[in-house]
Amino acid sequence: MTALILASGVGSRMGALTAQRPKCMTPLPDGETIISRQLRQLTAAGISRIVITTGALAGVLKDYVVSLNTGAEIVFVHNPDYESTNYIYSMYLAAEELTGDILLMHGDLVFEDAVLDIVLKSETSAMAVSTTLPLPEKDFKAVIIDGMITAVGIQFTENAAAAQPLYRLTDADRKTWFSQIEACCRSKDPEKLRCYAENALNEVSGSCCIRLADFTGLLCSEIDNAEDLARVSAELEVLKSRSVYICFSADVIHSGHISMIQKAASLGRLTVGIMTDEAVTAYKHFPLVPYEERARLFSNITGVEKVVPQSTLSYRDNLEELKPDIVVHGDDWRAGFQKPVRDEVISVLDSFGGRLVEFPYSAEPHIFAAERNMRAALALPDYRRGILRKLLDTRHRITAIEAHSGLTGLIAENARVYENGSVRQFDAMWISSLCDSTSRGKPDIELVDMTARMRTVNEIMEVTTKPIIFDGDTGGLTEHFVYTVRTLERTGVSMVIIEDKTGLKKNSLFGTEVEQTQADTEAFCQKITAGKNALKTDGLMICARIESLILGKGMDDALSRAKAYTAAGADAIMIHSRSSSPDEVLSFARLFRETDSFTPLVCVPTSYSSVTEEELYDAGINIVIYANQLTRSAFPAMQRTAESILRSHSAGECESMCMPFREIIRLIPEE
Ligand code: SPV
Ligand code: MG
Repeated sequence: MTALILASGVGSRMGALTAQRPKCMTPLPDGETIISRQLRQLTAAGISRIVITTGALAGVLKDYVVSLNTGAEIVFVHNPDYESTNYIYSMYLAAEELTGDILLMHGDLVFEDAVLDIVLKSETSAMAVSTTLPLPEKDFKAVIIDGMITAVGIQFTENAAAAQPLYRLTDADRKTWFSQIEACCRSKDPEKLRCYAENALNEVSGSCCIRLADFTGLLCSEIDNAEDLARVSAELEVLKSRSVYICFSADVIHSGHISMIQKAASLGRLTVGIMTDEAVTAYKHFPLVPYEERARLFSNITGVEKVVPQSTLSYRDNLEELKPDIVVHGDDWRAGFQKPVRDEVISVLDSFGGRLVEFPYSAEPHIFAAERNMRAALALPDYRRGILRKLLDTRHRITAIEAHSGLTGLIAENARVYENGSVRQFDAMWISSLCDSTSRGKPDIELVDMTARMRTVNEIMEVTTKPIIFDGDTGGLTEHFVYTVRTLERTGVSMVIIEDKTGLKKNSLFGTEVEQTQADTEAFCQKITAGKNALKTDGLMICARIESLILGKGMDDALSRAKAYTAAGADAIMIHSRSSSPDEVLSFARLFRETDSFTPLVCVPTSYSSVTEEELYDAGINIVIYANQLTRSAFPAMQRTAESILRSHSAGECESMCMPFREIIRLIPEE
């Protein structure tokens, strides 16, 4: 891309400052001048060809620019009539040096790197505009209608915003504007040579597509007089101590993060918030790389001054503590599940005068690929198997929902709701024997054999990444259970739950309405120990499920079994109940916790569904399994639909109950 810097003006309002040198050579802090700063920024942004129009003191400017050795190809275009013309004529003279997309700026413009970045990143033509600065009296205003700039000039006030002469122009828009400039200049009408080039633009703006590049919160200012110079110089000094905050979950670190860090660091002293494992897990998935490692990596990136943990998706706590001048983020969170987080950031920043700076989000293919690979890694058995244990170590409060097919697996994987500045999702999936059997039209009596059950597990595993808790029924004969455990371990299942029943197992929710036999404690302990001994890794957890409350054997029996099973090696205890009240499960949990604060406790609140997770967690439960709600809600919906078709001899009536077919065909995208 070629840059065009307009530096032919006399700069008479600068007084003595422009007596010996053109305005663009006015000194700024740190030994720079306006133009040396611009040239440094342009070359750093990868612009290697720069056209500079000259006028007053052209020789001084030329010698100076050459002495800077910028490394870019510099072309000077002299405007001999600089005293009687405006820069419209300089642009006319420079036209033949320009091809393709260009960057256009005035030679007296001082801006931060971030502003240049925002303008350059625009996919259409763009002009630097601040949507929040008050309208300047004498400087440019841009009229903005539906995000498009329709006119630029000093006279506009309606739908106008403060604008600065820094443009990115696509090839087409450059040609349109410059043709009009040529028409004005060829007319030889002296008035047309003395007007702003923007007057020509306004005549053809309907044929251009110029959007605003919003530099809100950033420095971008022309220097017209000594006061401007003093103000901008002071702002440049302030920039050096400006504090900037950016936050990443950054499970995989890629070039997109590095480029965001560079942009953020160019705005000031950068603190990077790294989301803790718990925070990442809550809204995404268990991170592949633990917090400490991610924090170490980020603290070694150039430009990062400090790394701090951010323990929630919400920025509030860190912002209130750090009070940064600027928060940086990609503009991709303006919509979607992060929008409320963004809204909160803006309101917290407002409370202490901080500003949000958003850079265009560029999801480049290699970044997508890195993230896809990462998701694939999450699904690999060796990794997935251990996630539940890690989750229990970090959070102690886990929810799981039933899945019995690829489709329900996807619901369990992707269902999310936004709540209090954070995102809620299920942590794990429960492969219920009831739902797996029901979906095959079979009773829940261990009739669906292990081969078929494993097919369900594999189907779900293929399309998900979350940890799987497998309902192992009774575990079968101990001699068989040791093989089941190995199969589950190899497949990447995180936990198998076996219930202490023997003989023909029936679903627990029948309770004592049907004949069911509880296993002998010792025999069940042997099964647990045999299973543990069969394991090759420590990833798969074996959970012992106690049916004492289901079978009317009482609390003492449940508690003594819990003790025996943990002594036999059980990694967790599930207490089941079919009472409509949660009381017996809550009491069990409290009594169990009197002597065991470590072993995870699991429960399935189906019959006592009004209980909240918080009540269960507070009593000492760690894993809450919603064991059958997807199946129970889907079945009546399907039944209603079938009956509606039968009744109306047509599918028209049930259409409103169905997802549009246009959506179902896109529900599962191809990779
Ligand atoms: C299942 O979901 O298959 C269970 C839980 O084992 S329950 O149906 O309540 O027995
Ligand atoms: Mg079951």
